[in-house]
Amino acid sequence: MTEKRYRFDTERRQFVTGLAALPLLATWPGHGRTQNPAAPVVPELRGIRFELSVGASPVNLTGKSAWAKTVNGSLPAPTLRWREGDTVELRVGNRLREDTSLHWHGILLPAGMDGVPGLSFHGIAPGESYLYRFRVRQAGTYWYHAHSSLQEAVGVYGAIVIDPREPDPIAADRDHVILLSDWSDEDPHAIVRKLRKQSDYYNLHKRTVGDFFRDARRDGFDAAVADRKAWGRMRMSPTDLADVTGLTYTYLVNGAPPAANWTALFARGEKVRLRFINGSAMTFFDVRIPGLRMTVVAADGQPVHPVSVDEFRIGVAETLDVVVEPAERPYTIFAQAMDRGGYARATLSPRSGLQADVPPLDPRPILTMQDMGHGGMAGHDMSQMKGMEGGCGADMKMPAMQHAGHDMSGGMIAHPASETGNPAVDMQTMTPSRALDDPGIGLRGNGRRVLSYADLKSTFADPDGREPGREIELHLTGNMERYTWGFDGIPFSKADPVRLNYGERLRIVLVNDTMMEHPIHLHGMWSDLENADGEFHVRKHTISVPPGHVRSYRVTADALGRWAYHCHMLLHMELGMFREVRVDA
Ligand SMILES: [Cu+2]
Repeated sequence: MTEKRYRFDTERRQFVTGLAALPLLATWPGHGRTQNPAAPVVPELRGIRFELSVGASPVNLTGKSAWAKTVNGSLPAPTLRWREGDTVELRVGNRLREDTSLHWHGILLPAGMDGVPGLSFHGIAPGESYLYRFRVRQAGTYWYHAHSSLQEAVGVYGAIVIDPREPDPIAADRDHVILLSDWSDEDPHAIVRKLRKQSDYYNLHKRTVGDFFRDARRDGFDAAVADRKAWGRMRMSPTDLADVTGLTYTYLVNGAPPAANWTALFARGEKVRLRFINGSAMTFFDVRIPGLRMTVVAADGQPVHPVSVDEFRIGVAETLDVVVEPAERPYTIFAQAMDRGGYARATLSPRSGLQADVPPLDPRPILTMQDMGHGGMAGHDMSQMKGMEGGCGADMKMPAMQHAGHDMSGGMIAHPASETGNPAVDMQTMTPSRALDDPGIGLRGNGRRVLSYADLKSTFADPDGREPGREIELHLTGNMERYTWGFDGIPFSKADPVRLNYGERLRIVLVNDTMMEHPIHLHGMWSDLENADGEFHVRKHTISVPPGHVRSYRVTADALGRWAYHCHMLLHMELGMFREVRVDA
């Protein structure tokens, strides 16, 4: 690496100033100590008493002015710094003209403090406030967000950093929050309306006739035709990796768009801890820092055995702490959206004003039938789809029994009766994978060491120790065309609560019967992910289930009350992939 790769970024500064794109400039109390004059500083509040006010503020994140919903006038919301063992009090006032709420994601607390309107409290009406008060029983990196309407999509999210009581086992000289998010100038309700009319409205990558001839040259004409037929039968597009994309989204780091180049500073020789939080409404990110290995030390706030990687995928609502040891030069923190339609970007630098090269976006990945659990045998590629006709073909609404004659070495999965003949279910996974070691669609074989769930191993044994006493299997379902989502083909509005017995240890098995990845979050309790052999693997609060996968995890029902359980893709939750979990005495 030579010095000439780095330059003072005067063009960028002019660009940003020219746009007047300093988001919420007037309201940034920390602006005077901004490390990079182009990017805002997110306020940090620490202590045990917090006054938070949810309101509306003008922003300019794209070159056009728009309205955001903000906390204390800040997007993202202020970083809250707590200490393990303290009892915190947070008074949250509502200055909006609609109800609001704040939910403390991944935090163990009494149900009445969880902040989900309709379940744990009544919400906060305009002009009113609510006092949250609970003891902090954990340490690490978390976040908080609105649980009302679609406010989370328009700015109501922020970081939580909890310092441990005991000296931190994770040694670092410096600490930065890297809060990733997605922003649209469009009203999220308008986005929902568009998706309900045309579910691929934001699909940047519909395949063209030219793509067909390229594939035909590469794979042969028959294979290319079979491929198109297979996808056509399912009325789906293999490029639908994200339902809302860079066509409308600008991707942010700590509230700053790529042009503003939010910068994290370090001094020579320091070990730097980066606390990645995916506070997006709808975007999975693939993150890397070219030229720098990252040692992953915690996932969803909980310590894991250190693992050194070049890249990781972070699902919506997940957090991941990494430690890096940069040389004395700038690095780009590059977070591309999973569908490659755009990226968030920041710089890790010894001085402000420097930047490193920003890599090009990776080629867009194409889903295969195998990705969706229609295969499972090695080498079962798209060209063999013809052999599957009458099985996984037709309109994908076949009950599992019709596959009984197939030799599926991956193991057939049964489907709940509620999926059969259900227009809310447009496909079923037949031979899903239990493996945790797949880095994921678009990340396989890219020459980089990519983190997978198999690499995330808790530093502690199963904290409960009991074998699960019973098992609940739920299928993640949807109909892409109708843009409707659910569990077992049933939307929240028509579903009974999932009932847990206080104190029991149980296993939840999630089968993904859709072509999208779903990050599933259970409130109030931990989700202890198991490996393919059913052994405790890693403690998390959000378990992401890729298409064509089964994931199982253990839950100790040690928190009484009514809890939310949902996909953290905001629009999937809003359109039905949500359940109440009730823990009864
Ligand atoms: Cu989802």
